[in-house]
Amino acid sequence: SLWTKEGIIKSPYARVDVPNYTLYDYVWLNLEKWPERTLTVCARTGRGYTYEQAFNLSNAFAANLRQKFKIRDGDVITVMLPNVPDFPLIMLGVMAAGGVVTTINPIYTAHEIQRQLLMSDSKMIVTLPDKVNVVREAIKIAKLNIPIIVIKTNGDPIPEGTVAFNELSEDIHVDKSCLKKVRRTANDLCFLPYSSGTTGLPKGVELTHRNIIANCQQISDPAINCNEETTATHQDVAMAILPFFHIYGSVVVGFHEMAQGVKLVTLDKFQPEVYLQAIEKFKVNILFLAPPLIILMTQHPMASAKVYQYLDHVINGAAPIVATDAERFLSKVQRKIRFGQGYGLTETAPVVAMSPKTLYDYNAVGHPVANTDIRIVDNDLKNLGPNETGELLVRGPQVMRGYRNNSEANANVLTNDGWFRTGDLATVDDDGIIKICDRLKELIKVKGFQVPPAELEAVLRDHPAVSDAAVIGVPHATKGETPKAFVALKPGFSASPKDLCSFVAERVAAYKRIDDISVLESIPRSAAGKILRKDLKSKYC
Ligand code: AYL
Repeated sequence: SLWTKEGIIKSPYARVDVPNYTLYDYVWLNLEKWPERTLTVCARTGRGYTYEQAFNLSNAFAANLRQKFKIRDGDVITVMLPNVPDFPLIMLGVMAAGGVVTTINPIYTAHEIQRQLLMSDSKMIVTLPDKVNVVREAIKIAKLNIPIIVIKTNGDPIPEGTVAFNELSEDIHVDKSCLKKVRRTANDLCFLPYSSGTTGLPKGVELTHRNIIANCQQISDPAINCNEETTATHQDVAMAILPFFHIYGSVVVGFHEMAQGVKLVTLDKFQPEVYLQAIEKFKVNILFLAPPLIILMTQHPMASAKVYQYLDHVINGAAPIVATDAERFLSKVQRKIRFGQGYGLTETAPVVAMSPKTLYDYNAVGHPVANTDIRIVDNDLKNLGPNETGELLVRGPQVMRGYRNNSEANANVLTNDGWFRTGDLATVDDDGIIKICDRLKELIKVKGFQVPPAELEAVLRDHPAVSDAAVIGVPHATKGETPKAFVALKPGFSASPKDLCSFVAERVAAYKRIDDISVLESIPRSAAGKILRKDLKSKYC
C-alpha cells in the first residue's frame, strides 16, 4: 500500500536523482546530442532557434547583462512577454548571468506592473516594443530608473531609449569568460513567480535551481513522461500555448521539455485558427492544456480528427476539468490517446501529482510524483485516512524555499516539520489516487489564472465611495470561476455597480475584471475582522 501506518501517502514511482546543477546547466546538458534540432518556432511567423543557436545567443546575452548592465549574482530581472520564441533564451540567459527571473503577464496594467517591479526589486525589464508605454508608466509610478530591453519581432525601429535583445544576444565580440565569475549553486534562487497562495496579495515565490530541476526529474518518470528520446530520426513536438510567464508554461512545457530536446511551437497571440492549424502543420504530439483550451478545441468549427491526428499525450492542469468536457474532446480526436492530469501550485515548482499513462479518470490527478509525500489533514492538522476529505499537505524537493520577505505568510503555509499546506481540499483512496475536491483558500481561478480576492478588494476600497469590499468566486461554465464583488458604501456617497466595474477594469488585467457587484449595508466579518466568505457564498450565490 502507498499509505504508511501514520497516514502518509507515498509516491509509487522510483526515487529520482536530483543532480547538483544549475537550471541552465541541466537544460543544456545533452545539447551535443541535438544541436541542429529546433528548440522554438513561432507558429505565426516561423521565427525560431535551434538548440545550438539558443545556447550561444543566450550566453552572449548573459555576458552582456553582466558587462553592459552590471547584473550581479542574485539580481532580479523582470520578463514581461507573451510566448515569443526568444522567451526561453532570455530566462536561461538571465540565470546564466547569475540573475533571478520574475515574470509578469504582458496584459497587466501599469498599476499591476509597478507593484511587482517594486516588490521584486527588479534591476531591468524585458518586454515587447508595444508594451514600452505601459512599462514606462509603471516605472514612473514606482519611481524607478531601470533599463528596458525589447524583443524585435519585425523590422520596425524600436522605441527610443530601449535596447534590442538581439543586439545583446548576437554580439559576437562580447567576452563570455566573464560568466566564469558567476557563483551560483543548486540551492540559489533562479525563479521568482508571483502567487497569492492561501490568502492576501501576490507574493514572490522563491524557487531554487534545485526545486525546478527536481520537478523536471519527477515528471520525467517513464510512467508519466510524455517523451520519446530525441534521436537522429525522432523529435517530439510540444505546443507552447500555455504562457511561459506562468509556472505551468515555464517549467512543465519549457524547462522539462527542453532538457529532453523537444521542439516547442510557440504562439505569441492567441488566434484559435492559427493555433489549430499549427497543431496539424507542426505535427504536435504533446499538448499541455488547461480546461478553457480543451473546451475551445472541442467547440471550434475547425476542430477535427485530422487536426489532432498526430496527438499522443494531452495533459490537463492548473484547474479541474469537467469529465464531460474531457470526453467530448476525446470524441473529436477519434483515436485512443493518453489524457492525463497534473496537479500542483506555483509554490511546488509546480507538479505535486500527475496521472500515470494508464489512468483514465478525469476526476483524479493520479499519485504523488517521485520523492514526494502527501497527507490529508483535518483542521488541527491531524492525518485523515483513505477517502476522507481534508487539506492536502506536501513534502518534497520541489517545495519552494518560501515567500520573499514574508515570514508571516511563510509561517502560515510551511509547518515546523517540513510540510507545505496547499489550501486545497482533497481525498486519497486506498490505491493512493488523489482527487482534488475544492479550494479551502480564498484564491479564485479564472481560466486557470490566479485572481486573488484581496487584490480586487484593495482596488475597490480605493474607490472614493467604497468603505468596505469582499470578493468571492462563483462557478462559470467555460472560465471555471469568475469573481463576484460585494461593497458597502460610505455614508452620504453613492456609486452604481456599473461605475464600480469600470473603476476596477481600468486598474486590472482583463481576466480579473468584475462584472457582478452588489451593494450591501455592510460586509460580514468575523470578530477578528476576517471576511466571512462562506456566508456570502451561501446567502447570495
Ligand atoms: P497556481 N485540478 C484542480 N485544481 C487544480 C489543478 C487540478 N489539476 N491544478 C491546480 N489546481 C489549482 O499556483 C489548485 O487550487 O498553479 C492549486 O492550489 O496558479 C492552484 O490551482 C494553484 O494555482 C501541472 C500543470 C500543476 C500545472 C500545474 C499548476 C500550476 C497552477 C501541475 O501538471
